Formats: sequence, structure tokens, C-alpha cells
Amino acid sequence: TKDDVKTFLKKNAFVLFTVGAVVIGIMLGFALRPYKMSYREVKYFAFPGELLMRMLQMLVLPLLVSSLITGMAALDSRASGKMGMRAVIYYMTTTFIAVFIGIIMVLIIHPGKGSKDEFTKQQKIEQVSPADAFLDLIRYAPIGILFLIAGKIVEMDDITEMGGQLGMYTITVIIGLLIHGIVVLPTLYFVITRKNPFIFITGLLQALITALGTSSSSATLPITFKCLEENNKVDKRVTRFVLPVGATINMDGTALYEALAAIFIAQVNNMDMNFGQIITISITATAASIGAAGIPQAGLVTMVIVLTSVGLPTDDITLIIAVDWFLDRLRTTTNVLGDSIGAGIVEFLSKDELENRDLEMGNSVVEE
Ligand code: DAS
Repeated sequence: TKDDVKTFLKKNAFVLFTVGAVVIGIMLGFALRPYKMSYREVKYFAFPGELLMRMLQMLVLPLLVSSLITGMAALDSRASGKMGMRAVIYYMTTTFIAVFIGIIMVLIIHPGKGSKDEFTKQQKIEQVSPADAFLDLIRYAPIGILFLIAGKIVEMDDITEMGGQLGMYTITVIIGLLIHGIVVLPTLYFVITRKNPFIFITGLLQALITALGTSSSSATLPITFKCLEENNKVDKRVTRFVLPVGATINMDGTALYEALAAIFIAQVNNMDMNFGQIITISITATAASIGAAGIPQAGLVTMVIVLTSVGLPTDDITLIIAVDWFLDRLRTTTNVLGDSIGAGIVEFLSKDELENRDLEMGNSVVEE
């Protein structure tokens, strides 16, 4: 009915505007290519996009600090010491494995081989001078994205090469996320609990589909709670602690993606990353995934940290914006899967404590 359409449009306004902006940006870019604009003209034309990047860069630090504080606060306030430690060890282990997979995949498949044409090589790495966010970011973002994409399309010499690289990049991310989500996480669950991981994952299907649909771990949280507690019978004392913290700081999919995307951008710029830079990328991708909020495209925003840490041009993020709305769904699903398997593992490892606490509770009830 008319009302349903109105509600749908209101709920998905931002996503619809962003997709619209990507389409118009692509069309505008192709329309302007025949005019062979100079480097300077492109810079002026694409300035509104530059503005968005500076505003996003301004947001990154507060985002990082605030989500770390809230994440740690959630950890300190309610966690029993041992359960908290187990969760943090699980988060760090799975996130580092995810980063490792991302880096190996992009170095094996090498999607970004070939270099940017001369034209874009002149591109200096502008020092980030945070512009005043005089415009409300969310309402401004689609406009910024439109000009970022149009500007990128105008300046790229060989579109087909970039299209091909983007395709290979997307496939590389998907393979990396699948390895982590279908091989690493279930194996970890089986090795520790000796239970069938795929039965556990079947109980999570509704949450995984919600993550795919919303691109937001936070929006999926209520469903993740329901799936774990009702379908997988995970103890509420574990889910109440592991899930909110996990949804904030444990993002395996995002960490894998940011490390992989950073090296892809280095490849497109024909810049080989040495071992030290790859270690830097691993650490900053982990930190960026901890700092990314559980909202759509948060991983794209915090990727600025990773690119800046190894001196890569931050506005090359526009090369991957066109496919980010799709890859975000897959990495969010991996994030939710990682949080959920973490709850199952932490519950298994905390079994004795939980039972002792039940006994204490039971005794105290009996004594009363
Ligand atoms: N969309 C984020 C999430 O909700 C992940 C990301 O942007 O990388 O988990």
C-alpha cells in the first residue's frame, strides 16, 4: 500500500540516496570524460568529494576513542574477570587470523596489479587538514560520494582495467571472508567445544540474514541475542556480556577487509608494501576494526587510519566505494558470525564457573 512504500522509503532513505549518488556519479563521470579535463580542473570539480573525505577523517579519531571507551567500559563493568579475559583472547586471536587471511589473499590474487596511469601519479598525498564540518555529514555524504566517484571516473585513463581490478578485488574479499567464516571460525568452535559448528551456525541463520540485509552489527544485535539464547541455548549471563562488547570491538570481517583493501590500493598505486608496512597495516587494520562502529560502511570510514599509517592516498577509497555497499553486507555477516561463535566458545570455557554460580544460587535459595 502507499503507506508501506512511504515507510520503506523513509527507513531506507540514506541507502537509496547513496545508491542514487553512485549511479549519478558514474554517469556524470562518463559524460565528462570526453572533455579530457586537466588534473587541476578535476580537483576543483571533485572538491565536494574531497570535503567529504576530510569530514570523515575528522570523525575517525572521536569514533575510535569513543567506541574503545564504551567497549572497554562494557567489559569492565559486568564481566567476571576470567570470562572477560577469555572473550578478549578470542577477539584478538580471530581478528589477527582474519587480518592474516586478508593479507595473504590479496598478495596471492594480486587484483590491483598494473599501475595508475601517469595522470593520477601526479596526485600528491594531500596532508589531511580537517575541514570544518559545517554541513551535517549524513545529509551531505551522498553529495560528497557523487563527486568523489565522478571525479575518479574522469581522471582514470583505462576504465576497463580499473573495472577488471575492482572485479578481482571483490572476488578476493569474498574468498577471504568465506575462508574465515566457513573454515576458520567453525574449526575453532569444533576444536574447543568438540560440537558440530554447523548445527550452531544453523541456529544463527536469522541473525546472519539480518546482518546481510542491514549491513549493521548493532541493528542485528537483538536478533543475535534471540538466535543464541533461544535456538542455541547459550547462557544469558554469557550473551549479555559477550555480544554488546563483541558487536563493538570484535569485527573480524572488517579487519580482514581493511587490511586487504589497503594492500589493493597500494597495488593500484604500484607501491610495493615492505614487511614493516604490512605489519603496520595488520596492526592499524585491527585497531580500525575495533574502532569501527556497528553501522553501515563504518569500515570504510576507519580505513582512513590504515591508509594514512602507510602513506597511501586516502581518497583512493573512492576506487572501492562503488562495491562497498555490497562488501559491507558480507563483512558485517562475518562480524556477527564471529561474535556469535565467540559467545558459544566463551560459554563452553566458562562452564564450571556458571555451574558453580548456579550451585551457589541454588544453595542460597535452599538456605532461605
Ligand atoms: N557495517 C559494519 C558492521 O555493522 C562493518 C563495516 O562497516 O566494516 O559490522
